[in-house]
Amino acid sequence: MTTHTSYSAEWIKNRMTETVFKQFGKTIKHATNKELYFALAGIVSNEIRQKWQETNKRYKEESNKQLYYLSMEFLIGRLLRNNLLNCGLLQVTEEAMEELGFILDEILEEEEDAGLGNGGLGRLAACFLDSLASLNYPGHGFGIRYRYGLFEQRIIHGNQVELPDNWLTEPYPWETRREDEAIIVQFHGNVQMFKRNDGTLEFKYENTDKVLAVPYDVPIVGYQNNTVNTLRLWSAEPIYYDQVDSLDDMFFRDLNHQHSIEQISGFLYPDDSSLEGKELRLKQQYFLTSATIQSIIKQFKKNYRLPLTRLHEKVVIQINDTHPTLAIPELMRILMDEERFGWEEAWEITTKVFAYTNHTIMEEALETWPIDLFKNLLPRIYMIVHEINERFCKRLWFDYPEMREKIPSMAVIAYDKIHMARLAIVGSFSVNGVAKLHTNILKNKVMNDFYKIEPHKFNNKTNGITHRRWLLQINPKLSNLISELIGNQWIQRPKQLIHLLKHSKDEAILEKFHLVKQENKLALARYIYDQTGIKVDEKSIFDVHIKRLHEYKRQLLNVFHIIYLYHELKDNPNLNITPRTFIFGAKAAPGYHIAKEIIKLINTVATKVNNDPEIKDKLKIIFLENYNVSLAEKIIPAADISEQISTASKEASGTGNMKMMMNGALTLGTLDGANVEICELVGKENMFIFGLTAEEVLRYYEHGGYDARDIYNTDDRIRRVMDMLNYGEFGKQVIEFKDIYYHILFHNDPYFVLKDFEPYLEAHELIDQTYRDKMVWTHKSVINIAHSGKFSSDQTIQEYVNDIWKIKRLQ
Ligand code: T68
Repeated sequence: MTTHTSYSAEWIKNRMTETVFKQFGKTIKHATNKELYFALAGIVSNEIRQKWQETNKRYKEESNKQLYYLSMEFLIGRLLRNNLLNCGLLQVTEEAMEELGFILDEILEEEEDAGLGNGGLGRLAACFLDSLASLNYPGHGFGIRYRYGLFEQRIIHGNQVELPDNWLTEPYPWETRREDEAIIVQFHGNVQMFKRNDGTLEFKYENTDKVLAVPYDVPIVGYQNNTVNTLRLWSAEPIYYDQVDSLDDMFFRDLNHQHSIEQISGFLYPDDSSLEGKELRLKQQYFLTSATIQSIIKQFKKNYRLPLTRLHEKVVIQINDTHPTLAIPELMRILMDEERFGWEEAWEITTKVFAYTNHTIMEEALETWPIDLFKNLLPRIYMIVHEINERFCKRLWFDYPEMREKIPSMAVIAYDKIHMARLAIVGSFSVNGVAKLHTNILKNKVMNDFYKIEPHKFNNKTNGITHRRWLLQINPKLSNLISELIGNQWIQRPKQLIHLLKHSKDEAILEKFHLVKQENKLALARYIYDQTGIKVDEKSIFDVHIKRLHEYKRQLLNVFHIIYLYHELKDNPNLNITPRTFIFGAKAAPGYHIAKEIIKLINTVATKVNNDPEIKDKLKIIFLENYNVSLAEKIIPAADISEQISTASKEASGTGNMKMMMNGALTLGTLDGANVEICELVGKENMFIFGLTAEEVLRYYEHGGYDARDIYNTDDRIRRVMDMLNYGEFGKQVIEFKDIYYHILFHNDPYFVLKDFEPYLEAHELIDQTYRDKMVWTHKSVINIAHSGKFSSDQTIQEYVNDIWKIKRLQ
């Protein structure tokens, strides 16, 4: 087998020259970057293919237990740099391309981002796959191959405009279509019940709408270890008539019908942290789960030759939030209707296989489905969910008499709705939150009733990020400096970053860290100039707020502070402040009015401030459009301040906080999500913590919130900022921001923006002072980097393995 040691720049050059000629009929010196990208991706794919096949063979031989990670989203971003690195090809390719007169970085820019996710939840799934493969674990992803990923964002006159993300116009070089593995998924129809001779019941489905789920497999390449796992993405297609069993099914060839079938994998729903109760979304969920569970059972039968009663010995399935929860009743369906198990036995098998991760406590994101819609689309699955509910409620009634009053708020079906989180808890052997604080809120508040009856199910798994992408790939300068100081063992064992601590007081070394940050900031400044025409000062503090736009993430609090600073500078142009560059990246869900208003406000303030000659270069506000994985990769290495300012209790974990910490930014944050754990590690003195605690926020909610108007009336600084939204100085846009103004004052500021404003200002003042001493600042920065190994997803995956999955590494 080819191993990475045999690659040389010469080899790459020859293969590239050959491939470009074969594919495009050109000599290499005339090739475009796009052509070079396709040629290179093709070469790398070929190298991967062999390792992929061998990994699968070895899993079969070693008869390993497999983990399947089910998720409606996998936000994998670009793969070429990742795959070059993991195959041990990155350095030689860089050399080869340079010798051929090309710049690898430019070629890599040609790749489309696979944007098959909204934000944190989808990116987490991608980081987990990377860690699984890199640690030699048999763990694979199952998701949907959306024809259109998350929309592309343009900012036009300050407003967000959404364009379709048509990412598949050109062939996607990493996927392999596997028609031989296609699976039929059935919707609608009616269910007939018969009694078999042995007295058991048989269910037959009639007049169902059949859809073909065709898998496209994407290799997930481990870091220089020859392990290649699989991400299987399903695409919905009509069934050709030689594959259907009756002439009735021929109507599938009807064009409209074809279109409606393709819709199932047509686009990704752009809502994060809220729910769209649309039939198409439910269809997507069943499409994913039915195809996946059928495929898993098929592989189990083929590879292990064991009875299905032993399924849990070879299979564990993690469901990423409630979106793939239908996998639970789907497995029940297959076990009972196809494999002829009775209810008890099927339930016993099922509940040993599934584990559920919760990512939010927010009411509006907890999924429920109206019974009528559900029953009509999935009649047999409805019957099964109904039975799960009946049995669960009976169990509550008889085994936990003290819980009888709670049955309506615990039942899987209640008040004409199916509650997916309740179904997931009842059907899984493990339920986990994604940071300590979040898990505690689940146990003690949101899911307390379930925790009381089955405490053993609940556990915490603090999120993580892959340090291979989020440090090694995106920040080569910092990575090299780290390796120079502590050797390169940290790449395999990220916790070794802690050894940086012994250098954290050495001024000559701190100077080097400072220089790396400055170079990264300069690179970002150039990018910003290319994109926006705005010049930013690389010596200013790069204050970064990048994440989905949501009220609870409080981009508004950030803008309020900027407006306040602007006023201060207008009042006193000689005010001695450390120059700041505020950098934003954020997409709002297209139907989320206030979120879009906040985007408009950021851009309006930016235009005003950036063009005000009096402000000189003390303040700059940059909104970078179309925030996605590739843009994050450019911004993060250059961040000085990482804004993590959610209303405490609302951000389940956050992962951007970890990425920026790993790249030496200091966190400006509330004690929310994983910020709490960052703080435990680095100490309050190495970050900027402010604002209400989760406990305080939750107590306010219990008492109906607080009085926002009281703050408005008593704090002049706040009133000045707020009034500006109502009838202030932003010219023509004045009217539009009334919505935000009224929203805060008349909906009583549910996210505590006014309440946290003053402590937020104070934290910013401290930042301003601290940044003045380069050594002090860089010392804090190095302490953050040193502790960030704890947040490698390798660590998180190891905890899932030990406590939940019990899978073994390939030997
Ligand atoms: C995020 N959730 C959490 N949801 O907000 C974040 N939701 O705190 C956490 O770090 C991250 O998950 C990983 O655990 C999401 O990203 C969604 O994207 C989403 C999508 C559809 C429906 C609901």
